[in-house]
Amino acid sequence: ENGQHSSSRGSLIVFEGLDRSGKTSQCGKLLSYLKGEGLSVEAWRFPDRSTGVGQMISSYLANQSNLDDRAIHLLFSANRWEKRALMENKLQSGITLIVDRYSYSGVAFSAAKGLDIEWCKAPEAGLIAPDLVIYLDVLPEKAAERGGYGTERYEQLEFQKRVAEHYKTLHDDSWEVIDGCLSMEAVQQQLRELATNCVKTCQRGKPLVS
Ligand code: DGP
Ligand code: NA
Ligand code: NA
Repeated sequence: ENGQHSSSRGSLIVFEGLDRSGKTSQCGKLLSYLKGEGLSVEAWRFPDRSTGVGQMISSYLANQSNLDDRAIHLLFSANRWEKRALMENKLQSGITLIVDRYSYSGVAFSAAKGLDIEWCKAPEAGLIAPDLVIYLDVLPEKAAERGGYGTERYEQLEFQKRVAEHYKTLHDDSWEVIDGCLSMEAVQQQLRELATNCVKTCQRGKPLVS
């Protein structure tokens, strides 16, 4: 701690939601907005398919490989762990990260397969805690209607319904639930306000926690 304001840290802002909930578009818009406000900000996403672990995950999601449910769970978690040090460095150097999916996806998607939820949470302990989690709330049926799902493994209505049920049990104080059925602009307006407040709170010295 050197007491300098210039050392203020960036914020970890996480987006969560079902597939086709609109997260990716909203993340992109929020990134442009915050950059336009002069903020140091980067967009990340998990799974990060660019790493060796990420390529195994990508192949699994494309149904090109099969893996035991617990093995793939641990790979998704490892994919977050392999980026942890870089994440911490970026945040400590004042860069805000907007992250499309994080540990909550890890727990909700694996629990939807029937794995014990506490078992699912365990490997996530020690990752950096988000300052703000934005959950884009869209009914599974509505998400499915949005131009339809792709062909990836989890993009099926019955599975997404179970994911939604598990997400509901994961809400904590860092969560803001946004109605993802509002217009693109109305959602974005709320996100800008939430993100701006979050960034200010972190700049004022809110500690980074794991
Ligand atoms: P996306 O690239 O955001 O479309 O994510 C790919 C799919 O993988 C999507 O259906 C959500 C799912 N997913 C994301 N993170 C995790 C995770 O940590 N564990 C599991 N089991 N699924 C995940
Ligand atoms: Na997807
Ligand atoms: Na992702």
